[in-house]
Amino acid sequence: MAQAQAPDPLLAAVEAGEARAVARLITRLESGDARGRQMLQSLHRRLGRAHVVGVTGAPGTGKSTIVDRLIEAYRRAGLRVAVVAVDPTSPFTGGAILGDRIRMQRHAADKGVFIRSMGTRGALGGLAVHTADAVQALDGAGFDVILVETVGVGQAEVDVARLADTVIVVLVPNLGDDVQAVKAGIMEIADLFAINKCDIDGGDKVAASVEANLALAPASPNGSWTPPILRLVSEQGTGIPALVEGIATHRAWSEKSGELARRRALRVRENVRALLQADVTGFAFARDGSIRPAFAPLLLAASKGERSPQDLVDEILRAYRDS
Ligand SMILES: Nc1nc2c(ncn2[C@@H]2O[C@H](COP(=O)(O)OP(=O)(O)OP(=O)(O)O)[C@@H](O)[C@H]2O)c(=O)[nH]1
Ligand SMILES: [Mg+2]
Repeated sequence: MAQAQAPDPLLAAVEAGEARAVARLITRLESGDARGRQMLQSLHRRLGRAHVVGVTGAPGTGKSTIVDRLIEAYRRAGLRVAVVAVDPTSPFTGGAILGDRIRMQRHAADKGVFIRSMGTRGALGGLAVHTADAVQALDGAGFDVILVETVGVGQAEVDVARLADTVIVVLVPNLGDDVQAVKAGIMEIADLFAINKCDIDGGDKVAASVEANLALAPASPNGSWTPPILRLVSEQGTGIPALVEGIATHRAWSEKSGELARRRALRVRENVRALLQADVTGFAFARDGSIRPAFAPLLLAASKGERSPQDLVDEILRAYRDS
């Protein structure tokens, strides 16, 4: 059992939803500071209240513009909104703002809005782990809606989308539907399709091809949800009320059908897996990837072929159990 410790003043500030405190907690989590992990543990009874909404799509499809409009709509409804904008191609930022990729900075002065961008190239641990941590911190801080923007082009981004209770896939005319969605495997994760930039010709064509793809797709395990296809001109705010309504309808359905509980259970499972991995790996390896000095002689023996890698793992696990 851990010794009783003095309460961390930062924890109270996070619970009160103070933006600077939440930002510090996320930084601690990103940097692998053990106090961040402890704090999430203290927050865990508060988790699960926020509605986590993923907004994913190819680069430049207008995700940030949509997020900006959603912030506006939710704020008008009196909700507190947090945004995590994930850019897997940017270097690890430790919380710095990724310049003009973030369109929603006009809300930065609003205390009911929290915006964090995460560039994760070069960060230790998976993209999804860092994002999941940030989402938990924001949930613990009492935000009602957490919007997660990701550039949906690969598996890592699909994993991030799985963190969401509701996933919006953003498509635009004239980008090639196969490039946008089908190849990237994001058709399957969409709860709603937002066809943005419908001020440009070609929206109907995209909608038709999404519909054709949906008709081909095998029935979802839950069966009863058909992703709506919504048309937007996010720059002008057109279609945003319908999107907000679609998100709420999906939320209500997923609560009733058990889909929300199913996704959250999956998330907890993946979280446990990631923590376990980080815990055991962190016992054996330093953050720079080098093995801990205690195991260096064994590694040397294994690299000479005198011991097997499995021997080494067994030794490490023995030491871990005794630690
Ligand atoms: N024509 C048109 N352009 C739009 C619309 N919405 C956004 N844009 C423009 O599309 C460009 C990209 O918008 P962003 O919101 O930054 O797109 P994003 O998907 O967040 O981009 P990344 O984060 O870089 O992948 C900007 O120049 C926007 O002004 C729209 O409804 N119609
Ligand atoms: Mg963006």
